[in-house]
Amino acid sequence: APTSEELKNFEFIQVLNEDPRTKTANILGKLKFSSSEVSQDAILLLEKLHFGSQELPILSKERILQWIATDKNDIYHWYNGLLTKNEKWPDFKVTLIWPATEAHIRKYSSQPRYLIRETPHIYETIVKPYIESIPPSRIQWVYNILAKESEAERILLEVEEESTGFILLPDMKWDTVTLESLYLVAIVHRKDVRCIRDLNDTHLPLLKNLRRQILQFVPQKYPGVRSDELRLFVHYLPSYYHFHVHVTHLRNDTIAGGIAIAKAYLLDDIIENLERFTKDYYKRATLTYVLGENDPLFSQMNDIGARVTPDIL
Ligand code: M7G
Repeated sequence: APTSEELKNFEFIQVLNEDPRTKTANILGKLKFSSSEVSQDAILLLEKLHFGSQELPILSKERILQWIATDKNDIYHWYNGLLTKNEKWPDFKVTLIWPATEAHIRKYSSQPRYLIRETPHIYETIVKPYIESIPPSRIQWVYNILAKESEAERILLEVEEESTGFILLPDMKWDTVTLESLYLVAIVHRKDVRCIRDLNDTHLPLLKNLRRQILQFVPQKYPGVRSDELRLFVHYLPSYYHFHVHVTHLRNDTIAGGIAIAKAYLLDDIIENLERFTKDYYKRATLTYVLGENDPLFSQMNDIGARVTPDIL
């Protein structure tokens, strides 16, 4: 990974997106590492971190370096504050994407969003060919995890089984400390399920195994977290077409957590739909989701009139 010194060479180009509610910002720039010849596009995903529970009791004694009084009214007094430097309690978390592709820049840029109704026909004729055209390199990070070539020391649980096995590890969005924002991802070993549309009743053992193992394991690993505080869900459309399940704490319910409806499909509902209703549920369902204007699928969806209007349905 690039060193602190190398990161200082990050040359700002523009802000792609920022959100005061989640205290996050996505910044585009150029970065050149010692090993690289030319500077390439780089994205910094920045997030200001939460005050840790150990830090709160000692806030005024140890953590706050300076109080800056800004105003007062009656019994109300306002300050801004500066924190001490302390490696135990970092101020912010960053994901660096380098070199960043056009697809990354589009994904992390603020953009108008639209609701889409994807019928099975639209899936077969537009979405499936698109998924098949995505270069496998896009999910190299997934294969690195499965082959234990990356993030091996972060693996929390592995079930080594061909058809129902998976690896559970912290999602890159999690600071790995704050339990209320717990965010894990379970990546299945098998490579033949790209997304929810590929699921049928033959995948029930896989889905149920994921559910049971995760709900058993996580409360043991993180005492204080209950199984009924965990949200297990799948994204549609996902960004990465290799089947994986998102595991988040109930209190991690910000928009940045990706739990919004028309994006997140509960694992329990998926299991029930396949088991109780019909084994080809996800072949036959029309799925509603949010699509950003920058998404490679957007213009085709727009052209065929897949955007939600009062009269489709
Ligand atoms: P998704 O639904 O395909 O895409 O989920 P999304 O990013 O639109 O939600 C992929 C999940 O994997 C997301 O929650 C990402 O934060 C997470 N993720 C992505 N990458 C590239 C990595 C990675 O390299 N390591 C880990 N641990 N998680 C990642």
